Amino acid sequence: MENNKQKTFVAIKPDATSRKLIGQIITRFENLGFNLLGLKLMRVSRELAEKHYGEHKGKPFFEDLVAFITSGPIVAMAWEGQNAVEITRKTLGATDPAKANAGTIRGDFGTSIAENIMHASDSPDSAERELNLFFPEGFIV
Ligand code: 3AN
Repeated sequence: MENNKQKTFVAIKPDATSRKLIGQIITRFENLGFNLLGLKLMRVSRELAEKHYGEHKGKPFFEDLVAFITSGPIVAMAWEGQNAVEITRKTLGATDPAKANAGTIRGDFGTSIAENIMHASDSPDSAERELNLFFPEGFIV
């Protein structure tokens, strides 16, 4: 039997928490059959945002990105499942909601590339880095 169990880091961004989309988004992940390992409602500090988005430092949208992710509560989550990294990215859809297919989370709920509902790790290595950043205490406290 195939075994490619992966962990991935997912965040519901401030636009989606303020629009009360948390429940609908979590339902999609539960429907995939993934296991929820960790979940917390939190505010992102500027320091954490700069670490998380380090690869975008210097890009024209970096300041707006940091300002947005620190602007309100996010829901940080750790999910585990077969091929979880790739399947999660597919479930979110393209970064730009205007290009995301209908049926994806960004395609269904998003309108703006800057405020695009969710973040998800783009590789198993990113997932490990981001899970350590957002869950330094581990998953079960
Ligand atoms: P993804 O979130 O799909 O991995 P990245 O890593 O390319 O996309 O970009 C990280 C975040 O930066 C995106 N979620 C989006 O909010 C923001 N972003 C990316 N490209 C742009 C852009 N051209 N203009 C404004 N914001 C952007």
